[in-house]
Amino acid sequence: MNIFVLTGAGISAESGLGTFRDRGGLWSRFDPARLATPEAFAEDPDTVHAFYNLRRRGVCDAAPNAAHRALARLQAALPARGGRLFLCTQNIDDLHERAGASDVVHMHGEIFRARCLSCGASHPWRANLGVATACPACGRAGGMRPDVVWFGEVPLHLDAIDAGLAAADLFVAIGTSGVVYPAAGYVAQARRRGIPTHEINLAPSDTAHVFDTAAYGPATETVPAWVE
Ligand code: BJW
Repeated sequence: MNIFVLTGAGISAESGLGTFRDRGGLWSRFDPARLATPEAFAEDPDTVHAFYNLRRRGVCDAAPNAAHRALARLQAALPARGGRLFLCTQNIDDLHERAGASDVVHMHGEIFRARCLSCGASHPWRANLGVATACPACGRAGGMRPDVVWFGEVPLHLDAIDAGLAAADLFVAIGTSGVVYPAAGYVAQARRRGIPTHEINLAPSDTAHVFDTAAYGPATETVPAWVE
């Protein structure tokens, strides 16, 4: 069986990483228009860098949880049964990888990469970024940004994601509010293909009505229970 899993911030919540839209979430404390748009970065790069430097340190201090580990086990086990787990995450953290997942598609980019606005090169990046940071490839200073996808930008790996959805026999969304497109539209796309769809979340998402089945509760309990 080919399974397409879409994960969101909820899967990393019990690792201590804040979600965006829950009570106390990042977007209830900070205005996304001032932090997660190319316009915000052009206007006030210091503030945007400070926000992502803080988040990068938070991810460094976090550890994968039982939900990340269960998905890694599933990804390792499916090929022996002739299947595949297409693991697509909206998260910019690396907790799926640190849990042992070998193939993760980061559609909203990665906090541990930085991209040069001058030459376009993307580099693995663990240090703080700032307005004076120089690109290791072209040497230009001042144009390095977190290699993440902000509002109004086109998400990454869309062709691979389309192919993954087209090959899937089951669609599962875990810990995502179903608010941000295009990811929020994938369940409808899966339904149009006639494959079963399953939501795993703490509470019904905005797209809950579109799913065939659901399991509600903390990801560290519901995801291992679904995988086993
Ligand atoms: C738990 C749990 C536990 C909690 N266990 N569960 C009007 C209508 C339609 C679309 C648009 C519109 N206006 C603008 C748009 C487009 C826009 C969009 O969708 N906006 C909406 C807000 C309306 N989208 C874009 O701009 C995207 N680009 C785009 O559309 O390009 C055009 C294009 C597309 C395709 C082809 C060609 C062209 C880009 C979106 C970029 C999003 N970027 C961010 C920031 C990334 C960097 C960073 O991390 O800072 O991505 S915003 C933020 O939201 C982040 C997330 O990946 C994303 C989704 O959030 P997520 O993961 O769902 O988190 P939450 O907090 O919302 O939900 C958490 C869930 O977990 C909840 O359901 C909880 O219940 C659950 N939970 N604890 C289990 N323990």
